[in-house]
Amino acid sequence: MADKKIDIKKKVKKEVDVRDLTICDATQQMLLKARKDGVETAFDRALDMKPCPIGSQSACCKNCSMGPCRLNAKDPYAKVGVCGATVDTIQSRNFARMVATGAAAHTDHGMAMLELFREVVRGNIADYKIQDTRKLEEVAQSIGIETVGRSVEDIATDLYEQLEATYTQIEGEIPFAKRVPPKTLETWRKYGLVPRGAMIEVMELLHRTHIGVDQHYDNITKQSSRCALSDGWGGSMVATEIGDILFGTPTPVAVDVNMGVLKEDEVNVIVHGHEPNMFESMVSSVNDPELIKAAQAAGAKGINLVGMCCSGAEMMSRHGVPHAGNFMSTEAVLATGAVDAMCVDIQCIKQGLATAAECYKTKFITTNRRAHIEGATHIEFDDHEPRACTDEIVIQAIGRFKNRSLPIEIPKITNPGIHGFSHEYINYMLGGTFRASYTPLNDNIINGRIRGVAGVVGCTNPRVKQDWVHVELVKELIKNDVLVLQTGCAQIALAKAGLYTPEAAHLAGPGLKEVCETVGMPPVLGIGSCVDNSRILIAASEMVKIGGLGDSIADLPAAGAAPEWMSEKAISIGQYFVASGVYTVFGVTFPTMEGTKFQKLLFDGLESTYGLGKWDFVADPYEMAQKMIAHIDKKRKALGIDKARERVLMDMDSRREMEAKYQAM
Ligand code: SF4
Ligand code: MSK
Repeated sequence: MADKKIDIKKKVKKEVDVRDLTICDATQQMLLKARKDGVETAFDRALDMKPCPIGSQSACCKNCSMGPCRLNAKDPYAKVGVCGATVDTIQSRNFARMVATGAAAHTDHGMAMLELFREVVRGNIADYKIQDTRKLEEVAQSIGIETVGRSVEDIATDLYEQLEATYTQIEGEIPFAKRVPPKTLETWRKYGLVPRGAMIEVMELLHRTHIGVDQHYDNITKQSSRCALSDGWGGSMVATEIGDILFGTPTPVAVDVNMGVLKEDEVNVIVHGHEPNMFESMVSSVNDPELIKAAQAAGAKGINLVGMCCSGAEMMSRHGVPHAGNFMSTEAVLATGAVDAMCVDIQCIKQGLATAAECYKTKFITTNRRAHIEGATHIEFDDHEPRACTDEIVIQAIGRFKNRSLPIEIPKITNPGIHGFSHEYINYMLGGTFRASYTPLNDNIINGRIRGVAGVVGCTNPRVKQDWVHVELVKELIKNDVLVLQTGCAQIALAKAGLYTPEAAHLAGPGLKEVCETVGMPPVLGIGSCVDNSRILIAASEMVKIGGLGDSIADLPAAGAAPEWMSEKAISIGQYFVASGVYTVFGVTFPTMEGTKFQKLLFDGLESTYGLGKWDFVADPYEMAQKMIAHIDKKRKALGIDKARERVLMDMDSRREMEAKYQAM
C-alpha cells in the first residue's frame, strides 16, 4: 500500500466506472489499483474539475489588467472587451498564443537537437556520432548543399550553418522552404506566409497579441499560419532530420507495447518526454556491464529500459525499445509498483507524476534545465557528458529495486507490432531499394485501391475515453481504403489495439488490404513522435512531386485528424497542416465559438479565400471519418480519378499485375 494516501472518494465526487474512462485494459487495471491505494490521477482530477465554458470557447481575454473580459457565448457580438476588442479579436489572439507556444516548444526542441549536432560536428562531444551519412547527404542536397566529393565533416558543417537560419533568420525564407511543392510555396508567397526564422515568427506573433496591436482576426491568423509553418517546415523538421542523422533513420522493427513490457524481476527504468538524446544515452547506460552487474548484485535479473509518450515512440521506431503507454497512462503505470525510476525531460510531463511517484516510492527524476518539477529529484543532463546523468539514474533505480517494499502488480498485457516507417522507408518499401519512389503509392491512389491518405496524430485526453476515439476513427478509415499514417500518442493507442501487425490488413477495405498483403505492411504506419509530423509533410511533398495527384498539397486526396488532442503543440501542428493545404479535424473540443467570423475563417475562409486547407471540429469518430472520407472523395473528383475507383477489380489478374509491377521497379 502506498505511503502517501489521498482520500480520492472525498476528492472526486463521482466515482466513474474505469471502463468509461479508457479502453486500455492495462490502464483500467491500474486505475482500479490506484483508487484502492488512494492515489489520484488526471482521470480523477478531470472529473473533479469542470472546464470553464467561456474559456473553452476562447471567449475570455486577460491580456491586460482592465480585464479579464468575458464575452457571452450565447450572443458573442452583444459585448466587447473594455478596450473594445471583439470576440473575433479575442478568439484569434488566444488561438495565436496557443500556436506560438506550441511552435516555440517544437522549435526549442529542434534547436536543442541542432546545438547537439553542432557540438558533434565540431568534435566537442565524443558520446554521439553521425550515424546516418546517407541521410546527411540527402538532407544537405535537399537544400542545395553540394555533397559530391566532399567529406562528411564539410557537408555537416555547411548543413549546421544553413539550418541555424531555421531559427535565427530575420529576413528571407527558411531553408526547408525549398522542399515545399512549388504551387504551395507560390500560395504562401502570395499571402506573405513563407516563414522567416522561428524566433522572429514566435516573437512577432506574441507581439501582435498584446493589447492594442493587431486587432483584425484575419491578419492575426495570417501570422499564426506563418508562425506554425516555421514549426512544421522549420523547427520540427530540423528536430526529425537531425535526430535521424545522429541516431539513425527508422526502419521497420517489431516491438511490444503496453504495460506488460515491465518486468517484475528486473530493474525497470522508464524514459518519458520528447528529446532523444537523453534516451540514447540511457540505452548505453542500461547496457553497461558494470551497471548490469550492480543490478544483479541487488537481486535483479537485469535492467529493463522502457519508453513512454513521445520520446518512447521515437526510440521504439528507431531502436525497438518497448513502450509502456501513451500520455494518459503515465500516472497509471506507476501504480504497478514496478517502476524503479521514471526519468523525464520536456513536454507533456504531468506535475501529478511527482505525487504518484512519491506514493509508490518510484524515483522521479527531471533531467532538463528547462523543466524542473517540485518534489522531483533533478539530475541535469549535459550533452557533453551524457552518461554522468543516465548512469546516476540507473544507480538510483537499482537502489529502489533493492529496497522495493510495495506489492507489485503488472498487467499481463503486451501488444506486438511493426513500427518505424520513416518517410524514406515508405519510399523503399513501395518502390524497392534500388528505385525508391512514391510512384506505387500514387498509382494505387489513382487506380483507387487506396482511396486516400490520412494522418491521425496527437494526444490522449481525459475529457474523452482514452484511445477510443483514435481506434474507432482509424478502423473506420482503413475499412474505407484510407491508408493511415500516425505519430505520437495516437500511434500507441492503435498499437495497443493490435493494428500495427500486417495481419490487421483484414480490417482494411479490399483495395487497401490488397496493397498491404502485397507489400507485407500494416494498414496503419507509425512514423514516430509528435515532432515527427514533419515526416508526413515530406511524404505529402513527395506525392506531389511524383505527379498525378495535382500540383500542391491542397490537391492531394488526404486529410488529418487529432481526435483526442490536448496540447498547444497540437494546435500549432493543426495550423501548419492547414496552412500546408490539409483538411484537418480535431476532436474533444475546439477553442472557438460557433457562428463567429473567426471560426468561419478557420473552418472555411482559409480554403475558399486563400487556397489553403481548413479546420473542422467533430467529436464523434464515425462522423469524423465520414467527413475525412468525403473530403478525400472531393479531392479525387477534382483530380478526375473518382471514376477509377469504381473500376477496381480485385481478381487474381489485377493482383498479379500489381505484384509484377512492384518487382519491376
Ligand atoms: Fe479586456 Fe481588452 Fe484587456 Fe483583453 S486586452 S483583458 S479584452 S481590456
Ligand atoms: S506526447 S503532445 S500528448 S502526442 Fe508528444 Fe503525446 Fe500529444 Fe504530448
